[in-house]
Amino acid sequence: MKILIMGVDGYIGFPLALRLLNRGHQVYGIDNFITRKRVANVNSDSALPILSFKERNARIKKFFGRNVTFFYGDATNPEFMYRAIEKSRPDAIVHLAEQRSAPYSMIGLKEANETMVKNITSTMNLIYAVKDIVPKAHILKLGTMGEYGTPNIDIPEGFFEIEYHGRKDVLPFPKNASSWYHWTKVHDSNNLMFANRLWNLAITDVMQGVVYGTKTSEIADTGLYTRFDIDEVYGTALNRFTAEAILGMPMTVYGKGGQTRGFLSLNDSIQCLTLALEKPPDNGEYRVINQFDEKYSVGQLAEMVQNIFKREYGIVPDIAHVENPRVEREEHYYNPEHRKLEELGYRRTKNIEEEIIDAISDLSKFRERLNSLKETLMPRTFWRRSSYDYT
Ligand code: USQ
Repeated sequence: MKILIMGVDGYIGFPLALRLLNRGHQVYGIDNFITRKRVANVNSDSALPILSFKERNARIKKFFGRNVTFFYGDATNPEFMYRAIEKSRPDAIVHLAEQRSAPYSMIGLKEANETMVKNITSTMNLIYAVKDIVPKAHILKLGTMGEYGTPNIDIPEGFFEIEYHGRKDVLPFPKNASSWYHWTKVHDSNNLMFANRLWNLAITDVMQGVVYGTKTSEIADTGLYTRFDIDEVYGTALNRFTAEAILGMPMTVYGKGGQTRGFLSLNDSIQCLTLALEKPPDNGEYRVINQFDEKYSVGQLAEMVQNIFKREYGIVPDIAHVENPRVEREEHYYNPEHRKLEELGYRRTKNIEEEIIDAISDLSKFRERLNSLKETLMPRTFWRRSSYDYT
C-alpha cells in the first residue's frame, strides 16, 4: 500500500514508518518538526539521542534499502495538505500530527487555543483533502482513551445501545475528557463521524491508551532510536517512572495513585496501527477501536518498577505521592472493552515487565543525558492555575 504518515518524526510516527517499510509498503511522511521545538521550549530534550530527520532517513535507506518520501510542512496549512495528498495519492493516511500533551494544553489560554486550533484544523484539512482527492483512502486517526474519561460504567468501543423512556438507539458513548488536549480529540472524533456520514469516508478512530517503552522490532541501531520524553509536560507516566528510578529520584505518582488507564507498549502500538492499516474498515465505515493492552493504576506501575529494580539490581527506588497537578479522579471504576484488536489478530509481543527491563537497559546507556533532564521532572503545570497574562 501507499501510506502517508502525518507526524513521521514523532515517538510513534518514526517506528511506524520503519515497520511499514519493513512490511513492503511505500511510505510517505509529513512533519514540520514542531515537536522538537516544543520540547526545547520547556528546556527539555528526548532522553534517547535522535538524529535529524534527514540523517534518520539516510539511516533507514541503509537498513531497509528504501526510505520515506518526505514532505516538510504544517498539517494546519490546507494548501500544504492538499499538495502532499495530491503528490502521494495514498491508500491510507495515518494522522499523528497533533499537539500530543495534556499538560501543555493546560499551561494557559495561549497553549489551550494553540492545541484547539492546531489539532482540529489539521483533522479538518485531512478530511477535506481526502474527500476532494482520494475519497476511497482510509483515514487512520489517533484519538485517545482519555476521550471517554473514567465513567462508573463499562466503556464500549465507540458506540453503545441505550434505552431511554422506553425507546432504544445505538449512539456514540458519551465523552468526558479531562484536559483541553483530550477534548480536542473528542472534537476530532465528532468531526470524523460527521465527515463519514456526509461523504462515506472510510475512517478508523483509534482510542489509544498511554504508550510506553523504547523499543520496536526494527530499532536495531542507535541511529534508528525514536524520541523518548520524560519531562513533566511531554513525558507520560510509566516512561517517567522508569527514568526517575534510574536517576535515583522518587517516582512521581500524582495524588493517591489510583488513576487507572489502559497501557500499551510502543512495539504493540505499532503492531495495532499496522493491523488497522492492513485490515481497513469497509468502504464508508466509521470504525472505533479501543487500543490498549492492559489496564493498571499509576500506583501499581510505580510498584512494578520498584519490584523490577529490587529484583534485577538490588535497589529499591522510592515512590513519592506528590500533589496532583491535574483535576481527575484518583480512585475510580475503569473497565473499557477492547475486543476489536484481538479480532483483527492482535497478540501481545512482550509482557510489561520485559518492556520495562528493555527500557531500563536502553536509558541506562545515556545516564549523563538523563541527569541533564533532572530539573524538568517535577510537575509544574497545575490544571487549576491555567490562566492568561493579559497585562
Ligand atoms: N501521572 C502520574 N505521574 C506522572 C505522570 C502522570 O501519576 O509523573 C498520572 C496522571 O495524573 C494521569 C495518568 O498518570 O492520571 C496518565 O497521565 P500521562 O501523563 O501518562 O498520560 P496522559 O496525560 O493521559 O496522556 C498520554 C499521552 C496522550 C494520550 C494519552 C492516552 O500524552 O497523547 O492521548 O496518554 S490516555 O491517557 O489513555 O488518554
